[in-house]
Amino acid sequence: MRIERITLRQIRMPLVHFFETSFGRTTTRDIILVEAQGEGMSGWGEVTAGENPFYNEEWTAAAWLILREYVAPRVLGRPLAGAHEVGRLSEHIRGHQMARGGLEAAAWDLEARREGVPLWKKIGGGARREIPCGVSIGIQNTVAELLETIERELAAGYQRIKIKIKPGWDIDVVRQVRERFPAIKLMADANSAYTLADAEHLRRLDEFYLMMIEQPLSHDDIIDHAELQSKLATPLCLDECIRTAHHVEQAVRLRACGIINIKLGRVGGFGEARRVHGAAQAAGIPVWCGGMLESGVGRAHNIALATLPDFVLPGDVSASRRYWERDIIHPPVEVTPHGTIAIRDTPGFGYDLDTGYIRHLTVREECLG
Ligand code: OSB
Ligand code: MG
Repeated sequence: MRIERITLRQIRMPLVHFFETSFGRTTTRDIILVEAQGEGMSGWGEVTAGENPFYNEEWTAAAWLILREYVAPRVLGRPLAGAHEVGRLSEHIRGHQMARGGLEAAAWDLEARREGVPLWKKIGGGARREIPCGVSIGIQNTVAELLETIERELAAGYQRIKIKIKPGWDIDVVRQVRERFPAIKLMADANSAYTLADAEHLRRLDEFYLMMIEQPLSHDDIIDHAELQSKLATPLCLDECIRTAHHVEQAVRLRACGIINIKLGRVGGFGEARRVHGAAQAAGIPVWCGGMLESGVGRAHNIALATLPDFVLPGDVSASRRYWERDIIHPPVEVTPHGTIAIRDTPGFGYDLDTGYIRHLTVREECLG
């Protein structure tokens, strides 16, 4: 296989509803789509970086530069034994996993389409025909709005509810959600809004029997999470901290968490995602697939990823309509009344691209190679 041309497109898509985390509010996404062409076919990937370097150090504008200046030149025109080689070609770059992962995922999609097989099969997935789905609900203006949103998502069938927390929007909010919904699968994600000094405060969450608390402490601190975990009954789940399989091994050694959220972009693509998955599975740690407010392209990749065997918990991958008035893939991602996404057997990531609509949304485009 050879990638002869790479097209970067930045598309701008307004969210149906703002999404607020402890690090800020997002109303419009600026997403880089990566089209990798070879032998007359195209594969597509999505860079999952945010618009600002607040979730991690990556952001859309920087990802564009890294892809153009460092990643694409290493991959273009080079004979490849397969998509599995693409990730290795940019491993010398420190960080920037999301930028690198966008091209890596496009290469996997291209290879799957060339062979006429679904992407989930290509990456060694297929452990389930339906992906269990949860929703991630951002910080709202009022608790009443949050309760109303939860009610609606449960009615739609979603299997678990994740709410975002931060200092000032935590214990009291979780208490009210629990009082209203005593039996649901519930969890909270802090996106690094606390420090170890808040351990006693966070311990108050134990009484609400949450499935897990996601990334309460610093984005890069596994050691502090281990200390916090020793003080809590509720399992911790690491998101931001886990970028490599080695991080999983370190977290396991330190007993820093009971659960891991795997995000395709955060770990740099399918190659490392599979290694992260393998390390978690070997340690008996269940995983689930996180989300980054993806367009249909990233969403479709997430669905394929979540068919690997250890993805036993409901993830943050949900229906297109929760994010977009109109998605860039066809059909849009839909969720069954029992809160699952059915996987598709179409070659590649399994959905058609709405190229006309992508053109309409494009604010920047560059052809490489
Ligand atoms: O921490 O999981 C996170 C969105 C943006 C940045 C970080 C996170 C999230 C989500 C949303 O929780 C998941 C989704 O619905 O795509
Ligand atoms: Mg998270």
